[in-house]
Amino acid sequence: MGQENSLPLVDENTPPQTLESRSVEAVGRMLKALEKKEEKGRVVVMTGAGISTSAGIPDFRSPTTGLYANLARLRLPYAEAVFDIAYFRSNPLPFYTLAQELYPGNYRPTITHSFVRLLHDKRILLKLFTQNIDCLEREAGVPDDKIVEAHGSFARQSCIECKTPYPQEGMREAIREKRVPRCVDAACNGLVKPEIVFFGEQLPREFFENRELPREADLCIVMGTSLSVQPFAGLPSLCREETPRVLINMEQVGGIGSRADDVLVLGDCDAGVRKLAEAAGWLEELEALWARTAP
Ligand code: CNA
Repeated sequence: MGQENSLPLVDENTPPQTLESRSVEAVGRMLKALEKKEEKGRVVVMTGAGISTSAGIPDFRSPTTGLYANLARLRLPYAEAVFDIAYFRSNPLPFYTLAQELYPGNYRPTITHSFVRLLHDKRILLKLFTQNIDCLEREAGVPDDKIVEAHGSFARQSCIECKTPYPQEGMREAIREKRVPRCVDAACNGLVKPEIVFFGEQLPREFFENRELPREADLCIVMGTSLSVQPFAGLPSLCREETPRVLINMEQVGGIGSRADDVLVLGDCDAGVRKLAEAAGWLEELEALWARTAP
């Protein structure tokens, strides 16, 4: 999986197998056709931190604005330590400092999150695979059973030793007070952490249970991710060769662009989904749906 990174772009003379052309307009027409199909079409969406940057949440790896470039204030031995389970055991405070900034409730979903919700409303969303931990897809109204939070999220928390769940309200308070909560079982007294997957931890069961779904997809949309973290990064390569894959991202990543039905929409995600929605004739509906997320 994920060995496609270095593949060259498809030759422009190679015709697509499924799409009428390798263009946003053709993908828009396909979306419309999937919506109209008696047996609804199946779209898988794969997302990363880039879909939340316009909400004000930095991504990890963008050179000057990314989180890793701005962690000096936490005095970490190395940037990734903030999400390293071994480091967390010895010093959980930097994570809790960051958690206060990232905790759900502080940010509004972007129009890109609302676009995923729109796919669900149109009954063509098979599954959203997200690497994000910010819960903005939930806030945009994508239902729980349509989301695979591959790297966990702030939606649940538990003791890192005995795995006993910890109440949400207690977590919200602890984060507000920048206090590190301890296990509700006093005999255990382990550190509590949101169920965000740290380096050195297993991905959630839901990821492994759903990871074959891209094979069933009619269309795959990848947005706002550098596709640099495995095993998530291998998901787009599981789509069938004839399944169109659309990449809406600042940069070309993950070998998308190497297949005959790959479409690259390079630039800002929000602008990209607006273009796509317009091509499907859904722009007004999308703007109205997003307007409903305003505080
Ligand atoms: P990443 O490695 O930081 O890559 C982000 C990608 O998005 C890059 O390719 C950027 O060029 C691109 N990008 C940034 N802004 C935009 C934009 N406005 N429009 C289009 N493209 C944009 O992040 P990944 O998600 O790929 O890496 C996986 C990590 C990041 C996961 O473990 C996440 O938990 C983690 N993360 C999540 C959040 C969040 O929940 N919002 C924030 C920061 C990091």
